[in-house]
Amino acid sequence: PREVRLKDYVPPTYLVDTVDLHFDLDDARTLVTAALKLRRNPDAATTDPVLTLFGRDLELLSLRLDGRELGEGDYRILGENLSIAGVPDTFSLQIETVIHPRENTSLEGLYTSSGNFCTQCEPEGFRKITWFPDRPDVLARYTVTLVAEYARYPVLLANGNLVEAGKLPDGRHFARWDDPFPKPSYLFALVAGDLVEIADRFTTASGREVALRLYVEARNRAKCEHAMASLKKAMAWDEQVYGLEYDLDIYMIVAVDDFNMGAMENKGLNVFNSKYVLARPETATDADYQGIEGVIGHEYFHNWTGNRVTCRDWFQLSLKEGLTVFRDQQFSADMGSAAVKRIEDVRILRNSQFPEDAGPMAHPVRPASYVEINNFYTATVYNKGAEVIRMYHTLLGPERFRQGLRLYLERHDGQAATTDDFLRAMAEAGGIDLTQFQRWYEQAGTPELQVESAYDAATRTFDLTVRQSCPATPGQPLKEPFHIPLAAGLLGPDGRDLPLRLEGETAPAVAGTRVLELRHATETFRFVDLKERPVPSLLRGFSAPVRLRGDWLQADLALRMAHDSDPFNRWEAGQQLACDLLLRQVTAIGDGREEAFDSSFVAAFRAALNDAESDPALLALALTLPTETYLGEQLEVIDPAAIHQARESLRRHLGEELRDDFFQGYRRCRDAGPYRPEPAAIGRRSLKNLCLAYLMSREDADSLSLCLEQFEAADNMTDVLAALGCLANSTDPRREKALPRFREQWADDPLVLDKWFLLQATSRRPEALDEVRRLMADSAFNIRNPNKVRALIGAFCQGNPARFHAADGEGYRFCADQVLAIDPFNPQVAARLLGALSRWRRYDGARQGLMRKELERILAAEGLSPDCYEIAAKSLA
Ligand code: BAL
Ligand code: ZN
Repeated sequence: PREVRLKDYVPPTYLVDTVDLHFDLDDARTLVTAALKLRRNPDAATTDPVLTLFGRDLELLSLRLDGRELGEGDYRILGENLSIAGVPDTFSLQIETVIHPRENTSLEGLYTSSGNFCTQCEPEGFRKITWFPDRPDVLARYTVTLVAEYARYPVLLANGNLVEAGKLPDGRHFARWDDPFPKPSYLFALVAGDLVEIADRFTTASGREVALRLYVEARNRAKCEHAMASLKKAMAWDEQVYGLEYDLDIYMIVAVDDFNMGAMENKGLNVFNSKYVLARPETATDADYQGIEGVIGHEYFHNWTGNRVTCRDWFQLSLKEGLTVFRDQQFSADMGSAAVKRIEDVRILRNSQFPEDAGPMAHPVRPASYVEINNFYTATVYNKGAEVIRMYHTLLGPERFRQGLRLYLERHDGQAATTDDFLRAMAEAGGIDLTQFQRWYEQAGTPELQVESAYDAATRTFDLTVRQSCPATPGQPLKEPFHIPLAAGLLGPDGRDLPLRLEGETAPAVAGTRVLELRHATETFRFVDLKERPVPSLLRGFSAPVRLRGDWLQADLALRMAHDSDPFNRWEAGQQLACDLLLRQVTAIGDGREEAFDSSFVAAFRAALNDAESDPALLALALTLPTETYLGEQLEVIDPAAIHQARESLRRHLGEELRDDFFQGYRRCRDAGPYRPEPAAIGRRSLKNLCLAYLMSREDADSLSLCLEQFEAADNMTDVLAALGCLANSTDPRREKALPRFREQWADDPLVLDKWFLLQATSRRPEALDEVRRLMADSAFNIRNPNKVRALIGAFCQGNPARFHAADGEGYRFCADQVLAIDPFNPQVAARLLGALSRWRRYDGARQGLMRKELERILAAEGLSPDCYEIAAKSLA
């Protein structure tokens, strides 16, 4: 497979002004007729009159240029490229192709899900529909006519506004859609099927009426309320915060069960994984409710950041994804608790992006090359990309950031832009020099800040010296310093923020947080007028995606855990204490012993838990121990077994020592009324279920009966699943009754069954892999459905480190077997799964050998997809 490089970018030689598509829909054989109007690009890099189109798995019936049918000698097909030489400056092209949606198992292009037609064209799926200059910098106006059998496909949808519909002979009907906004082919969508419509409306700030439509299978009709409410909130939020209104007359969301991603922002016609649409209290958890709100928001916000202004090429993917993730994070923060949201987002970053950045697939936020672009829908492009946007926001402040965003959108509306364009708009609006900031897009790896501090009582000054460095990543041995916003505060002995003044400043000191800007490898900041040694609170709100190291005193961490005015850093201090304790235990276990846990840690946990004033949601986060993945990241050589043992042992210890406190906490957070997926109630449930999980770490009779009672009596999936999760980890015989009962109760709800698969795949029980193998034979499991693969196979390989990394290598073999089984029909899903093996160098020699063997087996497989080839080859390089 060939590598595509950013530096080879050349503008398209021909542009497409309009596309008129006609689909004669048949699930076995769909006839696609595309009529294109093209013209030479005035900015083309070459004067050669050669048009290049891309296509994959297409049966070409005919090709006409300005009405003349082209013969085989008039064009050349080489792999995915079709080129026609000697084309005029402006011309029309008519292309007839046949495609086979029912056989399309990769879920890219036009395919069927539950018998309905849908599409997924980002990034390069449109070429599986027709020959086309399928690249994001070719923007065209589309009209689409769909023809299908009425009885099977009563609903016919495409992007834009409906202009005509009607009956045809032979039980067929048609609909014609027109999208007035020029768009790249990756935003094209169509849906045809037997779906019910949920209708609502939204009046924009300027008074325009927008029709809102959700389309779902009839069985899901009653599960749409939350998605619709979330959409309306998102529309109002983008108006309020950024002054951005929706631009078409209709906004449609379709839920499908078979989808590679979470959702897709096709212009005016989003296609969603049903997981991010459907919810009822009995079937969806609090996390599902929040996930739906966030993803609905995300796809809606793309309408401006992605669709109105799109990406010039796929190296710029973070231009739309990093920005839109940042916007959805802000939205969710505003809808609930900003502190909780921030902590959750940082946890995601540290548990998935930091490892990626430290492994063989590390790449900059704007990658410089790729083999398969589908492999670059990564935590780096999305989540680190969002952190990069957040840093602009921190450096500019909310108001100038808003102005910068508006400038970027005004300047590039209707265009395909680059991250450079975005940076330029932000620098102009902010009136700041962001030249060095550019490195965040170019350099991979997680920067490290090493902090030293010194207090001088004689001069009453406090020096903070910060050294930054960034580890080598593939192809980038050396790094230049980053421009890093470091939000900082200083705490007095009572834990309150001290007034801050840097040496040389004349403005009066103000207590609180201020943003220090790092630009050099080493910098010292001298704070003055300090009567005694302050406790520094750095990287408040996690102001940059970096690792922070310092010689913090345990007492300082305890003070910050109790008092830091920054809720993120309060949480962070507790996590550091837990992390230090656990890492000491991991070392001890490695030496063949176990240490007694420090009683002051237990005391700090008890004090936090019993603080009735605390926000329960924040408390639940504070009392959650760092994940095994995060702990592994802190070690030179990851020892999954010792990490698991240490963490479990601390959990049990806390469960034992704080038994009464957890019972009390549980009772305190119990809600009497009906289930409501609102922030306060969600917070109470999360604390209650955390208490339950600690209690169940002991599995005494009282805890078990509490757990079983909750499982039996709860009126909502959050509580039922929390209890069932504890049981799934348990050895109590009642587990064997509860799991099948749940399975039977929800036999007709695939999303609920995904949860059931996931609980067992991530179970702490030693026999988890055997269970996963057994569950693959369950009639509800379907290896062709990405949600099922993720819930069972993916969850085991990526969410159960202790069992996946079993010393006998069975987990690795299982993973490789599944990758090889899935790759022939869905390379994207296979490549994701393969990621579980890519960081083999981080483990001990024996595990390294076992993982490498599986990677080599995959790489040697005949007919391996470029997707899996790229991951396996780069992992082994
Ligand atoms: N554009 C792919 C799905 C998403 O990030 O919204
Ligand atoms: Zn997105």
